[in-house]
Amino acid sequence: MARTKNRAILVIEENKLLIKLLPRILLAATLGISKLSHASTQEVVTEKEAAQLAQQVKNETRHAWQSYKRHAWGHDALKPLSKSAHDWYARSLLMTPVDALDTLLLMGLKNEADEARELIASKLSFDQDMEVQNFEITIRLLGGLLSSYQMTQDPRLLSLAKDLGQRLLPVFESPTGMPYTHVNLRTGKVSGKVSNPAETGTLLLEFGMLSKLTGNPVYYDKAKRALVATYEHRSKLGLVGSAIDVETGTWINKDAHIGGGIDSYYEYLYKCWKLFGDQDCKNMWDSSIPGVNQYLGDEVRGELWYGHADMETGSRKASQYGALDAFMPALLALGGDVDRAKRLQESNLKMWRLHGTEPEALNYQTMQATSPEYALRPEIIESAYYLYHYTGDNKYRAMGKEFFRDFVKRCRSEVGFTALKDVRNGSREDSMESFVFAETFKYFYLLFAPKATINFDAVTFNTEAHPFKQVQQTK
Ligand code: DMJ
Repeated sequence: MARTKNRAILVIEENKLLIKLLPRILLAATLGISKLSHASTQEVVTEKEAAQLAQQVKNETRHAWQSYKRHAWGHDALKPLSKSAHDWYARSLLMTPVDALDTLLLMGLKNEADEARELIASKLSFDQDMEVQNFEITIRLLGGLLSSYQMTQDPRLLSLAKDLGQRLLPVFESPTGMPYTHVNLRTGKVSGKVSNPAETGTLLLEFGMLSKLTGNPVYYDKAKRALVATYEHRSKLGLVGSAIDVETGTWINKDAHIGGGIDSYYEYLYKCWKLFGDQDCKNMWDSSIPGVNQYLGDEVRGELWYGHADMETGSRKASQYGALDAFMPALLALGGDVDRAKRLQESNLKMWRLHGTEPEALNYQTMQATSPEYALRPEIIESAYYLYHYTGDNKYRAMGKEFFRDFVKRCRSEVGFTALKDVRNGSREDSMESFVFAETFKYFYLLFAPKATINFDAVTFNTEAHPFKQVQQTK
């Protein structure tokens, strides 16, 4: 009896699936295509399965967190193969707990979130005689403290953020207003005059939020000046290069692309408009993105990729794309160009499928991995999440499911998750960056969790996936 009933349910489900896929089947038949071109479109993730996947993501996050707790508690990061800890500097700044806290909160992992919060509140001190990298500290720590403060209203988190923001401020004291790369947290001594657009232009969301939450405009003003100064050094094509001297404003490297070192500069042009309604940011975005699409966008075999070009002439310098560039569909979709975003995400998928995990860098002409490692990066999942949000198309959940299955199969270890040294043979690296908690698990979870888990349109994710809510009034 139960068997007959199950069979009947199965037939109904099959029919439903057929009805859903009918338009695509007809289209494929019309075009004379015997096989649908993207396997992702063949699979449907039901709501029930999505809920199961969300639960699995939560379980894996807990596995990673327990591993951090057991082997690296109080340190910046876990080294999963040697089962030991890694600190970025002489003293830990609790990178992993700060990066992880809002993800643990979103997932409803209450005990884990409570222990992370208490560790941060009781142990984190920025009064350290250490030279730190302004960009990483801003996106991971300032970002993590502010979003967690907004979620918990725990004043200790805001006071840590304020202390940190104050200690980072000296970086902006360059002749151009673009920040030096490093600062000593205790003495305020700065160093590192050769920077890049990601480091000079990815600060306004965090410093701006700090201003909104404290009522002190100084943070917003300094970070905005840095972003505007970066923009003002763009070429007539709207492109920026890979290295700039923050004292003179001279470009040291004119290689333009959307990958690491530049990526989040473009991201923040749009997002500071979205979060703060700053019209200057919108204008800067509007006059930059056409050049990016025209000179960096590249059509190969009918596929859309983004490569490298000379920032002044726009001439092609390299056909290189990679795991970091994979954030671009998310940004394009956010900026309103969903069609372009969809096309680029198909290329992302192709890059992932080449070896069952994406490489750090790929030559998209030859389809050879040129940097074969995988650092457990989130960008490709972030793009699937944004596209699922904007299109409602189930194929992005199916894509996410594929990414998640491969991610677990290839990177899960007895202790935490391990980066891959080489995606072609699956050899492993003794590293699990804090952004695995801040971003990778978060975007997987949000892709499968009920929409109500977060109000997507009411938040702006910083580049480390820390969600910021608009603040109506300054305190
Ligand atoms: C993160 O630290 C941030 O997303 C940054 O913008 C660049 N990429 C890493 C994760 O890949």
